[in-house]
Amino acid sequence: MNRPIPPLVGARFGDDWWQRGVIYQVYPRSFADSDGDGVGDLGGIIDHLDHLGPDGLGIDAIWLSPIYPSPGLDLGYDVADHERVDPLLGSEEDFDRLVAEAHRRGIRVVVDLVMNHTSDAHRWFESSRAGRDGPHADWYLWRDPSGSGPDGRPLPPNNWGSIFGGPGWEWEPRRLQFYFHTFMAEQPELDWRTPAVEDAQLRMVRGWLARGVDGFRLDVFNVFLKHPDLPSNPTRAGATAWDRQLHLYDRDQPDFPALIGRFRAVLDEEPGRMSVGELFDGTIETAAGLTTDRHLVFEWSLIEATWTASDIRSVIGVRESAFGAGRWPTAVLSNHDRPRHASRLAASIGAGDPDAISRAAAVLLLTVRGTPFLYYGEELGMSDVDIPSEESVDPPFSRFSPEFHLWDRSRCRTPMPWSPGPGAGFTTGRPWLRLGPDAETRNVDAQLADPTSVLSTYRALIALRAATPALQVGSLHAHPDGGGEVVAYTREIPGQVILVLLNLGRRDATWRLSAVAGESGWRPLVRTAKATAADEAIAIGATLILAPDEGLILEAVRPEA
Ligand code: TEU
Repeated sequence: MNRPIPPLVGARFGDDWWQRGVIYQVYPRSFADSDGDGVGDLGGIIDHLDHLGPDGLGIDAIWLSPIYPSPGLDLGYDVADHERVDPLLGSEEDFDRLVAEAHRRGIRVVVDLVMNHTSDAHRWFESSRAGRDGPHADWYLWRDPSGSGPDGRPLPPNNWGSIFGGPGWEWEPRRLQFYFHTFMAEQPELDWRTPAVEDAQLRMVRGWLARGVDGFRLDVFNVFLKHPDLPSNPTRAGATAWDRQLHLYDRDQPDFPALIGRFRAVLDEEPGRMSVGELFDGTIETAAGLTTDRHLVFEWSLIEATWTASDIRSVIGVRESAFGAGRWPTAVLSNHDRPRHASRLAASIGAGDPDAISRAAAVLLLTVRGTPFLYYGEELGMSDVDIPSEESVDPPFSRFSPEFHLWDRSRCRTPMPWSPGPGAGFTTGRPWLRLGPDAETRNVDAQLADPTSVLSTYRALIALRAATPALQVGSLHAHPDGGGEVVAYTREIPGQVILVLLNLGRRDATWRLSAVAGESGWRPLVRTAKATAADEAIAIGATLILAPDEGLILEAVRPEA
């Protein structure tokens, strides 16, 4: 399958796009359905690239949640073949067409790699579980029982658990051994210490690069390596079985950065390829420690913050000190695992207009230091949707146990509303998961027509960011006058100072514009409570009134030389 790599035409940024650009997560099943079967697909993504491209939202890359054949128990995160496209989502040709059509618009393509585990329906696992002599016998984490219980049943090799609840070990009668799974029993964990596993994974990575892919999101990457002896974890107090262990041996092993180095070396054979690792269940310091040049790491401080000035200010400070000047953070407010932030942030304070909060949160996401990752639909201020339990499409949730702390992730994965009318322009058929009750009014067409909409605000902010180097790569400094309900920081490069103000209080706030570096005034660039910002500069010493959940971005005006 040696296809020519489709050329990227008119991309906004060069090889450092992973730092300057904005990345947009598409959940393929819910973005757009092109064939009327009710499930989003690759054709649907192609049909809507103009919503994302330079004449639309203006993002720089799309990240596709898994597109591989999968029994669907974890909706694609249980991969049955990492080298193919799920026929439910389209054909191999559709994928190549998607890369070509994205590249034609200057949009890069990032795919999600689930390399920690496979589906139990993967041919590697089917061969591995069949016996101890086959070619894949040592590709998974197989271990003998530690003994047998009073009833004669085999006992697991150690005390490791599954984050989805229950023990992490599953008995395989054909091998008379246990295999390990951090997630569902149907997601057996690969043994990355078997050299053939790493070889196969890197071969697969090369295959996607050869098809023109520009980068990868690595699912739960810090779990790939376990301690070679698989010792039991020490225990501690905690609310869930998972939290009652110190995860010393089932993740974050000291030789893991070297593995990522070998993966990066494959990507670095050509310039301009990015990767982002999903930190699984760890601290921001761990995330910063695993961040290297061009290899980003998701951490969860922003996604876990409440919508208060004190929390947001403190999270910005924690991010700055954890990453320092030399490492580049990511910025994420929503993804396919977490409550959507339009719902979550308003709930965190029990007040506020969710759309005003969405607009102000967009200011934060797109001006804080780090690469912003948007989750489809957040540009419309989409909220979580109540899903009756019989309609849930999140098997880990449905297998709820007292030890399972997740929520129904179907709530944040509902179809994208494109236009009014039945199916909301998402499908001509019956949507695989119900649409939000507000789809008739909260949709792309309706918001395009409204200059004050959440979508218009995202478009203005992304355009501003693309034209403002200080917002892309500038250093971040807390503004000395910030405090109380106003979060205030500057982004700076030599010759350009941008000031960001966010009123996170429930009342109007006043802000007196002081001078930061000898400027004569401040020019408002984007103001979320008004359709447009006034163009004239505001003099030093003037006082501004910020409405609740208003965000305002200003640029320092140099005195005439
Ligand atoms: O998520 C790992 C992970 O951190 C989640 O299981 C998390 O604990 C939970 O969703 C609460 O936020 C990745 C994928 O993003 C997720 O969709 C998969 O279910 C999981 O890996 C297994 O592949």
